[in-house]
Amino acid sequence: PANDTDSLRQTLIAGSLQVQQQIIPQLADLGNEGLSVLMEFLLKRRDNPATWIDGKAYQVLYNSDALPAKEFLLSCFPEGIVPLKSECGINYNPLQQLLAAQDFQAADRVTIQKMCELAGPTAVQRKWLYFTEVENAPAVDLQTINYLWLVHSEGKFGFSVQREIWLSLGKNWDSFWPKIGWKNGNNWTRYPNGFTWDLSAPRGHLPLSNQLRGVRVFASLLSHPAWAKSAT
Ligand code: UYC
Repeated sequence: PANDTDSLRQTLIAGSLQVQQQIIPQLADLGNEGLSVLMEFLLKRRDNPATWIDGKAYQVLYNSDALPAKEFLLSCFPEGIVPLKSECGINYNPLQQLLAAQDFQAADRVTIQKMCELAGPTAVQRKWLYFTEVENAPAVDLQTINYLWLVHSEGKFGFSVQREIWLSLGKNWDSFWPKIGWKNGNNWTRYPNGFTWDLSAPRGHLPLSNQLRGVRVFASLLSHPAWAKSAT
């Protein structure tokens, strides 16, 4: 019904974040008419940095079977809504696709893989990182990975979210682990099935960073100059 679509359209354009968040799934339920409102919304906002609201709208189109949505994304946002900047030629499109599909578990694996690629071929073979490799990782690439997580998680997941929580707890790891759902009492959360692979997880729950070899790598990541300015 055109009337519904039109009033939702107005509300989407003018509403608060919270209202927009509620409107987007309603538009998704309205078929092609609703989808075209979401397309218009994304186009109008494309000159500004993407926020997680853009992420929501994009994800509806990305996960839709409708042909107009597919054609729109192919011509206007072939690589998603986050610029996939890399200083060392790494392709972040696989990560963007998994996050757009809200497959957080696979996205987490790819994130670990990409972090190793950043460090170079020996780290790719080793499948884990030394803290010195994290210290030397280019800020641009870390920001791209982080921005992808933020935009596709309602701002809930990402290294900068973890850093913000960690700093707010005075860098106290014992308070930090339970806060992000990685430890419950004396028990580490079990990989992979103990973790929560959707948006019902606590803030900062993802992406994971294996603590088997100690906290040093994660500390370097959360202290990286990439986050010094408000890169959130
Ligand atoms: N795992 O427990 N983890 C693995 C986490 C720990 C362990 C991978 C996170 C505690 C073993 C990821 C937590 C621990 C393996 C994570 C966690 C432990 C493994 C896959 C909560 C035992 C497989 C990627 C802090 C008490 C063998 C990877 C191995 C894998 C993540 C055990 C992403 C956040 C201290 C035995 N765990 N990990 O790195 O050698 O292999 O990795 O952190």
